[in-house]
Amino acid sequence: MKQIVIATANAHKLQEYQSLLEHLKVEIFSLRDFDIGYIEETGETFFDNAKIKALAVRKVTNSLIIADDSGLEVFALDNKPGIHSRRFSKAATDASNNKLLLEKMASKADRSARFVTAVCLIDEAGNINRFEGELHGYIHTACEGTHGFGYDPLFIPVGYTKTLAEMDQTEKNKISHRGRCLRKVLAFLEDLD
Ligand code: ITT
Repeated sequence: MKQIVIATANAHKLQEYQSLLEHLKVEIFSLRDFDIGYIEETGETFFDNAKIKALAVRKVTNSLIIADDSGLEVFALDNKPGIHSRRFSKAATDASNNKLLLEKMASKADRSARFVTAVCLIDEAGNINRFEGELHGYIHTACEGTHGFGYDPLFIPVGYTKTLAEMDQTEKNKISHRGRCLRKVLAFLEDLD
């Protein structure tokens, strides 16, 4: 059975990957299965950071590796928090990040934003492949919903009247930046076999 290492320690994200890759006959591992230590994400773009994570994993395994980096770009905030989405606020929790985002958006008329996911896939032979997905939407005026993670309670996708946190995982996967990016990755993986 093909082995795939998802270069994340984020449990929610791993769960999203597991559901997206469910129909492929693959064995999924994550950073929790390896002793790699802290990987410093020093890149300037989402893809740079995904590649840094993937190459760190490549040092310890020749299995197929999928690393992603995602984040939220808010246009009225000069595309912040961007690659710093996880550590936007000092406490760096989902709740404190969302609180800070609401504060920064209080005076902004333009509430448009997008989620971005970039994936770096390194195959067993060491070839590096790049994939991207995005989801456009708006920053809501208060947190709504309990599903998902991160900024989901504040993000209303274009064409919707509810936040990502008010959608279950299946509904979110259909439209999300990660779902879109992963479907491109899936098509690539299916072509490999
Ligand atoms: P790993 O680096 O271990 O994969 P992470 O939490 O840092 O986990 P990302 O770098 O991909 O994950 O994402 C950075 C932050 O962007 C994440 O902590 C969230 O705050 C936000 N984010 C990313 N994808 C999101 C999503 O689907 N919904 C809500 N927020 C998201």
